[in-house]
Amino acid sequence: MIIKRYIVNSMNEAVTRIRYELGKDAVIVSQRKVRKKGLLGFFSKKVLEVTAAVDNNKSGTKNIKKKENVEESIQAIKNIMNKRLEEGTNYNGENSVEVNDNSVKRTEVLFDENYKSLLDKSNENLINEVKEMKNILGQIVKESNLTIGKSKIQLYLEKIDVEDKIIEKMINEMKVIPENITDKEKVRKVMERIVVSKSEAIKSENESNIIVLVGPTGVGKTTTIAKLAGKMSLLENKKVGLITIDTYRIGAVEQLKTYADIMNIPFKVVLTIKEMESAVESMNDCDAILIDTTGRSSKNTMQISELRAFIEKVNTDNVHLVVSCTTKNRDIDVILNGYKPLNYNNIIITKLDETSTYGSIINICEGAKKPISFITTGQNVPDDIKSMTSKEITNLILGEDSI
Ligand SMILES: Nc1nc2c(ncn2[C@@H]2O[C@H](COP(=O)(O)OP(=O)(O)O)[C@@H](O)[C@H]2O)c(=O)[nH]1
Ligand SMILES: [Mg+2]
Repeated sequence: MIIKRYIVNSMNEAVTRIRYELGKDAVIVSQRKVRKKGLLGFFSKKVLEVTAAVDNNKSGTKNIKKKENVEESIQAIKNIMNKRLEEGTNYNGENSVEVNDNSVKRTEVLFDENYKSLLDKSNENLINEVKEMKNILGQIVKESNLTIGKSKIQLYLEKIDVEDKIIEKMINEMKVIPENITDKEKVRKVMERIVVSKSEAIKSENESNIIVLVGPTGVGKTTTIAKLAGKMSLLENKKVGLITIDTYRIGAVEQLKTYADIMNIPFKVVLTIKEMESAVESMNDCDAILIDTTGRSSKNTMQISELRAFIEKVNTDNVHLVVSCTTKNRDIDVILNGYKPLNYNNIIITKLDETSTYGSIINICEGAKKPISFITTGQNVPDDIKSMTSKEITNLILGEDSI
């Protein structure tokens, strides 16, 4: 490998000289702007320092005298390298380093390994930087594509985790609201249509006083039953009875029994349909009978139909599906459909204290098409339970109120 440095006024001049002296296979390995040395050089404009290299075997030039002494060539390129490092410069950068034209000897050398690794490193850095820029640009394009053409309302609904297909439906519904009101007011109207509160819904005159809570494990059914029992018996002075359906004999009844003992209210565990009949019978002087259910999966149709038989036996139209506000969107429909055979006619949404976005309330209500009877906001029995109007729930969803 032959490597040569040229001090020239333009790249054109450099290319001409390189072609002439090193042949057509020569390549330019670096270029930078430099000033000539001395007072004259200080005021002079910058010139170009171009370094070119060519494989010995490919070099077609006859103008270059080939050095016999390989050791000397290696030393020469090392000297150049050291000088550059001392100057604190980079082979690819543009630097104002003073050089004396005369001091630049035409050096023919072997391409030293040090030089090659330096070039490799700087190429690698460059490639990494380009890759990084490509990623950043890709991200920017992707994000702008995602938001282009979306209204503020649409972006807000996405942010609070309302399902895409429900957002589309809501926006279409907003478009046909005839009144001349802001988009925010329109979205509020649509939300109030979706989120119906049981306290405002038309109640059937003779709604059963037997209240059953169903729903996935861990959503807060037992805690909610205890809260309701507490409110009714302690605050409303009602006579309340508690029943747990525990067909699995797993003993998961202690929790409710403890509450029943504290509140001093009757409590029964039923294992069979027959026992259910007599338990309800024994509480016929109660103003309200609250029935807790345990350990059923909405995906297990056997378990659901078993539960259905108990509910049919007590013949109530006061069944509440309990769903946590923290449920993932894709699970909401599975739960709502899985419990459909139980003919739930109310929804209780729990754990509002565990999330900061309430889009799931819209998803649950739109999917269930049933009114919300209660929302729960914490683990405290009996305090953390509320019945809210649809306006109050909408305010919560829109971030204009907090729990
Ligand atoms: N943060 C919070 N936790 C709750 C709420 N309701 C119930 N829990 C908790 O959720 C867990 C499961 O409740 P539990 O009533 O046993 O659920 P079940 O399996 O549906 O009967 C318990 O640790 C409760 O204290 C609520 O509104 N907010
Ligand atoms: Mg329970």
